[in-house]
Amino acid sequence: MSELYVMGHRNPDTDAICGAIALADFLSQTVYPHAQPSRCGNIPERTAWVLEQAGLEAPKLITNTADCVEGVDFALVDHNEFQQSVEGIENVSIVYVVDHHRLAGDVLTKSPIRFINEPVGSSCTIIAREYKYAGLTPSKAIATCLCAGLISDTLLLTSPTTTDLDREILPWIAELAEINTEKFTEGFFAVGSLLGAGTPDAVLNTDRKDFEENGLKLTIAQIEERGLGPFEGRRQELELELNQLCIDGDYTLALLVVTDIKENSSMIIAAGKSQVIDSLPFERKDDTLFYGKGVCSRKKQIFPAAAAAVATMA
Ligand SMILES: [Mn+2]
Repeated sequence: MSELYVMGHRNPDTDAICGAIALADFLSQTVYPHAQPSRCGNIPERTAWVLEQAGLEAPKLITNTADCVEGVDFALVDHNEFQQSVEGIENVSIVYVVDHHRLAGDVLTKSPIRFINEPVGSSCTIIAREYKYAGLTPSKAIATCLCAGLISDTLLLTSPTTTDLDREILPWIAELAEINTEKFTEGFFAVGSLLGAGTPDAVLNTDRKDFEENGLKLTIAQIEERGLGPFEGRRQELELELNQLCIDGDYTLALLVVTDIKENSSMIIAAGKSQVIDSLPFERKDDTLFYGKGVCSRKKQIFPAAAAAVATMA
């Protein structure tokens, strides 16, 4: 039987790492006994904290599918765009997808596959429901992973991406994980403030996603913080690094989104074509700085606005 790796996106976040672990566990108990979790990037500090809580190992690191055996299969979690996936993904067969992002039309297959994409708060929400549908109960460790993905993506059910399904699933998995969701959320976000102590490189690259719109490239980095106290003092060095990234990556627009999880609002630094920056719909503070009140979701609020701004170049 060929190998099957369950893979989250590049610059993985907690939903991508924990979703890969949970989906591999689910698939190994159901249709793919050989399913194994994998990752194509470093484990962020907060995700490492979750794995420690759950008593789980980090998934296997695969940076290029060429390093896998011939005929390997992949399941994608928390993404469906090749530019956000592991290097070489276009050369392997994809047999399963669980995601909650826009469709970019990359995944083409020779046989029918299971492709579950729903506009819910996290990939882990969908995976938890798969256990329910199958009449299976996730272990305490896997339930902890599922909680972490759901809580981190929805900012404990407060993000505008939160749906009734998220609100219905969380109490079930929190009970199985034996966690208090408030305390868990507090513990999770208390770990490793990138705004306080991260290098500019870490701030920009820990959670950054690339997109293409009308053949133009954009990139959106995001960090989540409890309060934005250090922002003013760090803005200049972060903006310098963002400008360099924008030039090196040939982006039409590059954004750094610093989200305050206490307020569910964001400060947004922009680099790129001024015509595009001028079209951003957020409250403008100066030439390159914006404030988004109630703006905290990249997929639902920031990317659509950024894509519309980039479309003004077409
Ligand atoms: Mn997610």
